[in-house]
Amino acid sequence: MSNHSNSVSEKVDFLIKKVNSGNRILTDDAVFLYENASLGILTELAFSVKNRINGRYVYYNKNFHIEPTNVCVFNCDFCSFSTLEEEKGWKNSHDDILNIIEEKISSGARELHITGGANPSYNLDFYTELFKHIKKLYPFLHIKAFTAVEIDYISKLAGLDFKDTLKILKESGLDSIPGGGAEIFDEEVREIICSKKTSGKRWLEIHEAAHKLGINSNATMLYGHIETVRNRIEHMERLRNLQDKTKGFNAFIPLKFKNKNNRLSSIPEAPLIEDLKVFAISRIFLDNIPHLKAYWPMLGKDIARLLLHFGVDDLDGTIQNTTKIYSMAGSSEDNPGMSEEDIKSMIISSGFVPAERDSLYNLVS
Ligand code: V47
Ligand code: SF4
Repeated sequence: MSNHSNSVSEKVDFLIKKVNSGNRILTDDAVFLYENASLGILTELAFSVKNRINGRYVYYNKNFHIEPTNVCVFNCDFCSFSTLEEEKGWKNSHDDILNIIEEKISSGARELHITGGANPSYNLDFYTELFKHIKKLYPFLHIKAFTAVEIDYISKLAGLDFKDTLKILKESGLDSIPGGGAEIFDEEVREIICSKKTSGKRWLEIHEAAHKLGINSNATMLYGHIETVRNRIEHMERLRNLQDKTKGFNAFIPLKFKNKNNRLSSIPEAPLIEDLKVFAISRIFLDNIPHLKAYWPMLGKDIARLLLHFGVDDLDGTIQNTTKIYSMAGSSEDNPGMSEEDIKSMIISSGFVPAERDSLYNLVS
């Protein structure tokens, strides 16, 4: 063995010990592991971190989505869902939204996830009125709504600071915030793939403000387009630093870039081995974010199931065929929906213990 490969394997051994003894690894360490450790080593490390944090549990919830509109001013290059043209998109009214809720709620859903395009008709008044109606009719329903990008946009429309917008939304029924809009924080990459949208810095400030108001949130990372391995780890580093301060993130969700029907279609989708490595390194590096979610409507059920062995402890939920973002981008899940029985048997047949959770990861008995 050459001196070089000797020193590489010594460093990998050193980092294995560091992770196994519960110590935090640095950004450079994570890049090094990603680039030099075998998949077997990454799996073992991610699995042991998952076991330490979540034992053998794999969580799921009963939820559904509403995407009120896909007409959006931002026009991100990777987005297959939105349109700039009013007449080409859909626009749900309050009544449309309340009808969808009425139809889906009978299945026992506990969480409503709302996200959509940034659109001037969908302003703060529209949503505060809507949330008040929803909470009056369904007080038990947890409203998880708006990416930080939407919060930024709604605030600007209202001429308010995002902190005030968050307070008003909370008072009218907002319970938590999903993790979208984070994409990749690196300024150069962001400038190329979504130049118009909220900066990474502001995304983090909005989540920090939400956490300080007692609104928990998730964080995503869009991977598999033009970003480098270092961009991915530095993205996680910024999240880890914020989490040290606020402890407000519930889950980290790597989102695999899907290349159908968007302006980045010439970029091939990441191969399976990249998915496995991204999830494993996320679990190893983000030692302070309790949950790692495989969002099956985007990854497909088979990859989501495989990822349970790479640090994942959360499969999101039943969804009930209510999101279009990923089918429009080419996901194999055309009409995403899984019964509770299907999710549980996916978890059990993988050797884990299914645990129904609420939106804040309390167990539902
Ligand atoms: O920010 C858009 C992503 C996100 C594509 O918090 C794409 O529990 C892949 O954040 N290929 C919105 N991804 C959805 C989101 C989310 C989803 C599920 C659960 C949670 C949660 C959050 O969708 C956007 C963007 O990163 N996205 N286009 C695409 N072509
Ligand atoms: Fe709009 Fe979100 Fe699509 Fe960007 S990713 S164009 S902000 S809907």
